[in-house]
Amino acid sequence: MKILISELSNYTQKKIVHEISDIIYKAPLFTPLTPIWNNQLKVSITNAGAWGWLSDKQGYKYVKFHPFTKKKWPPIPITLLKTWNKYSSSLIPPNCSLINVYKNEKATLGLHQDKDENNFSYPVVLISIGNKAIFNYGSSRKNLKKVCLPSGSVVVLKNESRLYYHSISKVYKSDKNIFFNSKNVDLPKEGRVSITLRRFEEN
Ligand SMILES: O=C(O)CCC(=O)C(=O)O
Repeated sequence: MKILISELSNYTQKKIVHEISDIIYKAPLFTPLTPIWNNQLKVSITNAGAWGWLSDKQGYKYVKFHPFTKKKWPPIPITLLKTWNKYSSSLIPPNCSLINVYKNEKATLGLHQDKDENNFSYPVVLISIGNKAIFNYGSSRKNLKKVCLPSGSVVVLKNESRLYYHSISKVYKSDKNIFFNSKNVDLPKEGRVSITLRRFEEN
């Protein structure tokens, strides 16, 4: 099972935290709902880019506007674009940057595939910042590996791993996270943030 895992420098992580704080200021975090059942997900989210991913009672979707402010999502910032360029081997840029905020160790993300994008020839780049987390991944629900992702991890899902199932089953408790401070009100010192860079194509 092939996934590519690399690590960002502290300097780059701090730049990304600065950029996502700005995105959250312009496009506030919200809690998505599960399709049909209308239950709250355990993460809060927002987006940058021409398209934003969200989930609500009607299903999973890409939308051009924030569901509450009704404004366009802010552009994808430069450090995230550079990270995509460095690790994805794709010359075409992402057009969606989903930000997932895991407030504390109780926040998890269920097993899923990223398959709302319509074109799977583009990779998915996942960036982790904050507390360590357990990432489970594999080609089928019954054949999962797990890896601990420290702050700065970059996971690339492409080619045979592009449609791998994946989940976050645990976020570790620690208040030693050096990346989120009191200026980043929405970035929890006891939590974790992940940024998912993807390319969506309209049908
Ligand atoms: O938080 C993570 O690292 C995983 C995020 C994820 O799977 C997703 O956004 O689809």
